[in-house]
Amino acid sequence: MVSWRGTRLRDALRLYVITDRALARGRPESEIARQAIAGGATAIQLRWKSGPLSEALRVGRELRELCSREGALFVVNDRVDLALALEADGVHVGVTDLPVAETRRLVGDQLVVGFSPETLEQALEAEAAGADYLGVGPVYPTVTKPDAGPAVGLAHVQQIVAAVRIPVVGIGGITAENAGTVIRAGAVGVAVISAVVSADDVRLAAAQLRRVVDEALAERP
Ligand code: 3NM
Repeated sequence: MVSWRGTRLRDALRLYVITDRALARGRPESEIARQAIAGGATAIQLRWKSGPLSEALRVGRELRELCSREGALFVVNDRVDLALALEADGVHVGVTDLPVAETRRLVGDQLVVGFSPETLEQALEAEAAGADYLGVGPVYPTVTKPDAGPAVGLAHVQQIVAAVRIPVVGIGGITAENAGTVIRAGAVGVAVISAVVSADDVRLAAAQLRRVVDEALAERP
């Protein structure tokens, strides 16, 4: 398996699209992901919050195959076991999941490990424990994840970016209208659910976001 860890990872985090069956308006995950990648998504995350794991495996295998074919990073949310079973490129954990150190021990060197810190201290701890990237949010208010808490804002993104060496992606309420500000705050990319997964035209929505991200990254000195 090709390792995504290192310099390739930053580029792979530019437009990170997270699946959510409830927001996909009846369209299968594989179709959403296919359209998103066609529009410019660089990473796809399987987010499976309820329903049988047998179904998660079935969907995950489709996403695994698609991402391999298209050269996109494939990440599994929360579950290290599912990430390993699917031979994902990465696993993303949060503060209520297996901690980063244990996750790293289980997945070894090859898989990317992402973490969602709620505080600066957690961000520093996760970096020290072997996280490859951080997802920081919610940058803007979002109804997609009710337990995500109030928006942390751009200053929080800036503070974490300044404190760690690993790449940071912003998440939460991000659209083509505000994605540029997240990149200007220091994020290497944006992670989105509703802006792409719920869009009438998934491919177009991804393309618009990707253009904004690329333009903002190109402005960097
Ligand atoms: N995590 P949307 S916010 C899955 O702050 C998730 O860690 C968040 O969905 C965090 O792009 C969030 O529709 C929801 O706002 C993102």
